[in-house]
Amino acid sequence: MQKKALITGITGQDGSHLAELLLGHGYEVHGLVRRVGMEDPERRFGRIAHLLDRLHLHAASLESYSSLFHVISRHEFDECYHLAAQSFVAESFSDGFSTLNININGTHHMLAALKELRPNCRFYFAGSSEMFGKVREMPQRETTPFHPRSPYGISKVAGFELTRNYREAYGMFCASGILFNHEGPRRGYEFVTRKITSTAARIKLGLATELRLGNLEAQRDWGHAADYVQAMYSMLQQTKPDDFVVASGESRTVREFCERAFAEVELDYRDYVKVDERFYRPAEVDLLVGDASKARRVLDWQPRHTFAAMITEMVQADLKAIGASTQVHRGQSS
Ligand code: NDP
Ligand code: GDR
Repeated sequence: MQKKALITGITGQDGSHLAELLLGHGYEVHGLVRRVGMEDPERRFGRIAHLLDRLHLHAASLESYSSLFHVISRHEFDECYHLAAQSFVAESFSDGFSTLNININGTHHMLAALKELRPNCRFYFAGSSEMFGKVREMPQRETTPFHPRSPYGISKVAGFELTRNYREAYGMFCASGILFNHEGPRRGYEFVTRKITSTAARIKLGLATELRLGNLEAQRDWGHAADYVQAMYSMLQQTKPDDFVVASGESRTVREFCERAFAEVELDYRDYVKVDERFYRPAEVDLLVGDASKARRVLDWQPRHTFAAMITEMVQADLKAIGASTQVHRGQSS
């Protein structure tokens, strides 16, 4: 029997990688998208453009229980990966209300609709290292207490607790990944890694002259999104539901990321990077580094990408994409 999976947030970085992975495993893959996405699919479905003819997309709103209920009632899903969220930490300080609404109520609506209609469907919640926030121990593992430092982090703690509660109260197969930062050429441009690689490429091609950033000393544990969706999938193939930290175990500063990305285009980041107070956060998460030994042991999870290779991949992809679009513009104007 072909398995059916539902992915919320399928248009995002992780959703696109996970859709590829599940299609590769022979799943019938369904995705929940915003209505507005249907109006301009070429632009809004960019990350899944190459998969569109193999996906089943449904317009629904995370804010609306009835729209989710409607989609879930029409298909016998075996697995549900709930990835949709307002995922940008900085934005959660500007508009905490909508971040809490989407990330908490959206998760609750999904869990409640599954409990009602598909109690045997396995559920994955996209938890985050931001839940550790002001970290209580080094490195962070599944048992490390949470101390979130942003409305985003708070919303993810609530989603994590809701997921655990549905598991304990109703015996549903509900698992959470506590994923540390993961990146790649499909990362959104606002996140610091892509902001750095895309701007370094623009500077190299003569299209920008500087890169304005906030806190260069923040330390993150950066991995590759293609490796991290493997862990999500494995979590739902276990005999019992559980929560897992997924991380590389290595911590680097934003400064080091800049140094390496600019070196990739043979430039010195110190000549271009300017610190700009506007990109500082009201409360920062200074240092994250995860201990993924449980995921390695139980899920047999192994990341394949190194930090250095990921930066090379991102910078080269940005050079190629920006170079190609410049060619198109030049062609149009000549
Ligand atoms: P992205 O920001 O790339 O994707 C977010 C997805 O959520 C998009 O498909 C977006 O749809 C959808 N979405 C956002 N707001 C809404 C809304 N109001 N209603 C419906 N859909 C919405 O995130 P990632 O792929 O990087 O992350 C996936 C999940 O994992 C998120 O929950 C994130 O918080 C979490 N996470 C990510 C980590 C990372 O380092 N990437 C680490 C730990 C957790 P649209 O295309 O229409 O905007
Ligand atoms: P993060 O990712 O907040 O860790 O959340 P982001 O790339 O936005 O920030 C990482 C660190 O870089 C510092 N920083 C800047 N960040 C941005 N975006 N822009 C800047 O100009 C800048 N300058 C310095 C930040 O202060 C921070 O310390 C990501 C998201 O994917 C979440 O959804 C996910 O849960 C966590 O990773 C794990």
